[in-house]
Amino acid sequence: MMDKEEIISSDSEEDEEDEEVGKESKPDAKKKGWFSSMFQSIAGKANLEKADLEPALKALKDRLMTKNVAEEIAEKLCESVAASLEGKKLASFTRISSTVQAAMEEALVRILTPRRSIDILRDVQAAKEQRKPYVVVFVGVNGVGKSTNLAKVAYWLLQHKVSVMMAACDTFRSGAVEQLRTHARRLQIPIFEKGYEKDPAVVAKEAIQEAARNGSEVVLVDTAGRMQDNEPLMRALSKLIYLNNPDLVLFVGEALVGNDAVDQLSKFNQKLADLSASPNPRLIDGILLTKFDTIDDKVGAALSMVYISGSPVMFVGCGQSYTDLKKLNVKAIVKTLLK
Ligand SMILES: Nc1nc2c(ncn2[C@@H]2O[C@H](COP(=O)(O)OP(=O)(O)OP(=O)(O)O)[C@@H](O)[C@H]2O)c(=O)[nH]1
Ligand SMILES: [Mg+2]
Repeated sequence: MMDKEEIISSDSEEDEEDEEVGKESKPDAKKKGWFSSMFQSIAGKANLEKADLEPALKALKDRLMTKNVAEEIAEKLCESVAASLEGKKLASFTRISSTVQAAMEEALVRILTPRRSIDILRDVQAAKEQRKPYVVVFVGVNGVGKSTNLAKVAYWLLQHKVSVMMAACDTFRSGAVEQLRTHARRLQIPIFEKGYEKDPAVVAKEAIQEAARNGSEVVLVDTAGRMQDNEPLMRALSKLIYLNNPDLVLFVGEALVGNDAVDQLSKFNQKLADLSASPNPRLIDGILLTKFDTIDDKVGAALSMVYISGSPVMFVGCGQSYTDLKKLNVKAIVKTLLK
């Protein structure tokens, strides 16, 4: 099992030194040929033009794609970096590739740093003061790790002295209720279940009412896996969210996903918007990225998912035991993406 710290451990600072040419560095005679060749592409030009930036951007796009960033996202990012640099003056003694890399790094940090921070423990406390259970709904395609990571979140909440109840609202896949029951038993927390073939929206409603009665501070709602194109199942999810107005809609996605990350997340959001009975539909609030232990340095799904949804990665699942849940380290991800 690989730890996130292992994934990000690198000697990339040495690479950066290779690329940077500091203002103080004095090119001696020996370095001259190498030194002047670096500036060939912009010789005589006052400002950076798109053509000057293209080779460096192409190399960067390829690098992002080898890290499993969806092609569409890598492309868009390069376009925005190009737009931010076009017409600017290149700082003296600086390579175009370093300038492009620095602009990309800035863009990546900006994208991955949440604009609105969601502090679950604070929000749980606020809900408690209003005498309401805090409700999280776990959604996503089949087999990505919704139920397993729901149990990890339950464990994390228990560690923070928050009382939790599970709601077995995957009333679709056989074995789903028993799977959740096993986690509930191991973690010694209550579970609300009504078997199969019930309307999951109604089961969730009853679970929340039960939590209000028995004083559970948080309800974690498991839902059936569904493909983003499956209209009846997306409609049922939209109903569950409309009827229960959860505090947090958590999209669970695999870190293994490449180009499909864009399709999954954009269609989940699109369908939740289109199929909702509400004029003001709820969309995905946050992302839980799973199977991070299996991807080595291919951390691109984190970027693709945040870029396409604008939602923060709230947790990262990195193994199969309850303790394998972490927070995303933005700096480390950016470093790995650019390595
Ligand atoms: N290596 C690894 N495996 C994981 C992780 N999270 C979940 N899994 C495994 O992924 C498989 C599917 O997990 P589930 O939690 O059943 O997935 P699900 O999304 O609830 O599946 P459905 O309910 O069928 O849609 C199981 O074998 C889990 O042990 C993780 O972070 N790392
Ligand atoms: Mg499940």
